[in-house]
Amino acid sequence: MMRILMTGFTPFPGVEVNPTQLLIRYFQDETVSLPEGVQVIAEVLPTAFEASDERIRQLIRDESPDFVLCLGVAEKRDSINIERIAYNWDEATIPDNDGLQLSGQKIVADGTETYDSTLPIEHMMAALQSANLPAVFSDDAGRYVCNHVFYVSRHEIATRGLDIPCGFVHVPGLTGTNEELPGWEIERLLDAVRACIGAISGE
Ligand code: PCA
Repeated sequence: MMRILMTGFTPFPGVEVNPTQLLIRYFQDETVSLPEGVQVIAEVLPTAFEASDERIRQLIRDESPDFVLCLGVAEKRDSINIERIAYNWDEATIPDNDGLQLSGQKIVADGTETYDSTLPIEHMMAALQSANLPAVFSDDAGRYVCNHVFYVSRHEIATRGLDIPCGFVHVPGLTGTNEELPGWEIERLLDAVRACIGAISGE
């Protein structure tokens, strides 16, 4: 059995509905058909620097997954963004859900400046493209909670010498939640996540 740890996030200031939370619920309800032999451990992380940091590291330790795929919403983007780089930096113009607003600091004092995604991102891109789902690579996951979770997941895996491919994907917002922003229907987002899982599992 191949076990994929997949996470999403709760709503946060300025984003009332987080599609990644809805996506995670589909997988928790086990209503999504998965490739043969694939199990998804799905969890919604709090959109808070400290709480998400603690929880993702605990999940990696306790679940010993074969892969880690973290999802977050980036409402201004109108395509699936396969993130390539996590930066050792927290900085935001909005507070997190615990009221913490970080104005610029390292995530890990003596940590490496960046980590690359170790997921099969070329396969993921090919799978998205062949499903006609617009997707791009991104070298900027922001400096808010998504980048933080991406960085600490990679750091946890790297510093413990584990061989667990790990990466991050940003998805557009939900259609209808903000008229001024691009948005996708939930079914289309679900198709994108399934394409990524298919690529990760080597389908
Ligand atoms: N998006 C935010 C945090 C949670 C989420 O879904 C981000 O891009 O940092």
